[in-house]
Amino acid sequence: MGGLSASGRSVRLVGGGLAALVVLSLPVALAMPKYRAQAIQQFHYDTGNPLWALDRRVMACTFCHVGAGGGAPWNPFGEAIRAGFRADAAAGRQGKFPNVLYAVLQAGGDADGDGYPDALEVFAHTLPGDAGSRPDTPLAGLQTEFAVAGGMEQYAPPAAKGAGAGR
Ligand SMILES: [Ca+2]
Repeated sequence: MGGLSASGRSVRLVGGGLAALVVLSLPVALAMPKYRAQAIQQFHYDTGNPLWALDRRVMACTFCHVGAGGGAPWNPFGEAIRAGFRADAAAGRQGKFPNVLYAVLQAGGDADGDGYPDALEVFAHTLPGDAGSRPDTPLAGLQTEFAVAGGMEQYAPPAAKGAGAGR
């Protein structure tokens, strides 16, 4: 009998532990890393997807990081952003992520060297820091689609958009 009640208690403890885990992990699941949430909105990856903030596949960690779980090290596109932050700081600016991100795209680089500039990979929803991930569309056609969609301006930082126009 003693054994039964002991195992019953341990089952309850495990159950309580699981419930606590679920409660504790909820805010983690809901809170997407800040930079990723900003990039998703700046790139309009949230368009037509009201649940984007709950779905990590909307923008994989490997967009900027080497590992699927994020953290160091960064891939070439992530390193370009890090270099952008350093250049921003060296110029005495505030290092706001959306501005740095936009500056990296405007620079026209091809971080992973696959022949498609970073901005076009953002547009095509491929990974700008992974040469194994490339747009299907030939470069010239993609450049035309990009221009028709609004070109680089469509990725301007939210606060800068329309600044000076009608304010
Ligand atoms: Ca590329």
